[in-house]
Amino acid sequence: MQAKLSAVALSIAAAFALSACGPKEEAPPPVAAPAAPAAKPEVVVKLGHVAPMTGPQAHLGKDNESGAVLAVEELNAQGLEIGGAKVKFQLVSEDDQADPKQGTIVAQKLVDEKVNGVVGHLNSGTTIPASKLYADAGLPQVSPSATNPKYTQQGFKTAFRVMANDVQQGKVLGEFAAKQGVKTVAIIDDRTAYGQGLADEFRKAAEGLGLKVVANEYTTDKATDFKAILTKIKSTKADLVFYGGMDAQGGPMVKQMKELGIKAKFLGGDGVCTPEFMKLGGPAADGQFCSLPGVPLEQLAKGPEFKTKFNTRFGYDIQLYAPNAYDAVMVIADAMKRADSVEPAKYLPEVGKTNLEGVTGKIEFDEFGDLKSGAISLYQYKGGTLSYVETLGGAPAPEAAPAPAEPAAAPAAPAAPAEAKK
Ligand code: ABU
Repeated sequence: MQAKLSAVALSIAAAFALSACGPKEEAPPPVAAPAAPAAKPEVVVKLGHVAPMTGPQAHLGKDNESGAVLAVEELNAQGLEIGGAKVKFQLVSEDDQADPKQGTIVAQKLVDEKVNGVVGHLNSGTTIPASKLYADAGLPQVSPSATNPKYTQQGFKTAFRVMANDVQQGKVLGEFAAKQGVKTVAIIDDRTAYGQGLADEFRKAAEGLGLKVVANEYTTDKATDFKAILTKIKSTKADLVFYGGMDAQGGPMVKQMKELGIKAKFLGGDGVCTPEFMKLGGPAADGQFCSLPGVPLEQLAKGPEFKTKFNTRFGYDIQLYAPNAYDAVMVIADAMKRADSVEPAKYLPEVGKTNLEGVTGKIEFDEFGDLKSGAISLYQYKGGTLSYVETLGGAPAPEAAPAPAEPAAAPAAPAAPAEAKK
């Protein structure tokens, strides 16, 4: 009986002990680990860049390309997201050799490669025929340096430039010559769209101010010997030789003027306003004048910083239009951001609405794709540097003269009906 009682007590105690532990807890269901956020898709945005990378203007092509490279590197470092995707900009660089025919060949290549936009070309003679192909493909094109007015006057809503054009530049150069007391002028051009166009605008402005044009001579953008035409000019005793063309010809030209004992001053546009002109011209370059669209980088909010960044990144100095090429890339990227799309058809309308504080100053386009306010600055070559003289102009581009015929075998760009870009 005693054993039975003990057994009962034990089982009661055991049951009590068990009940003290409470009801049996279910193992908690496994907590799902927070899902890793889906990786953002990455899209590669191809930007075409076209300039002469070989030939007499290769140094200028490289300069433009470096400006564009700097912009692309900065944009990629920002880790931009457009249209819900991470974008990586990639520069697709092409060499048009400053040749109109080659310009259309590489333009077609970029269209076929389905680039998202084009920075280029450098030369008016290649930019104008190529612009028809980009327009047909609906591809936004921003030239950093083509200044012939025809580029933006064909009615292509895809064509933009980020510097003043040669209607503005030729007018200012004519006014500057008059201010210098020049009475007679000999004009030489290289028969390219740029050289001929600028010379025509200068002639119009100079004659309008009462200057007498005593000689009109022609060369090419491949020539290096100008003695024959300079000898003819010497006999006119002109006060000034105006040259419409690039530094590869302008430098040797001014040197040969000195060798022939020509006393006339030399004046040219942006194509000769380079360190290369001074290198090729030697001491003969000293004291001569040239113009550049825009105001000096030193006077601009972002100019000095850009100059330092450029030198640090590439180890050489800006030649001419690197800041404009940088800005051209930024104009395209800015329009893509505002449109939240990298598709040409979607962001093109935003290019026309650009309001950007660029390295080269304020960038806003008129209905043709020209800069709204294109100033022109004058410089004098002094002791191996370009010394700033003054800035003139800055008014909207007036009506342009008819564009000169392009001498090389470029496909004609039929004029499309004028169409506002906005
Ligand atoms: N603007 C001078 C060089 C480029 C061009 O217009 O041909």
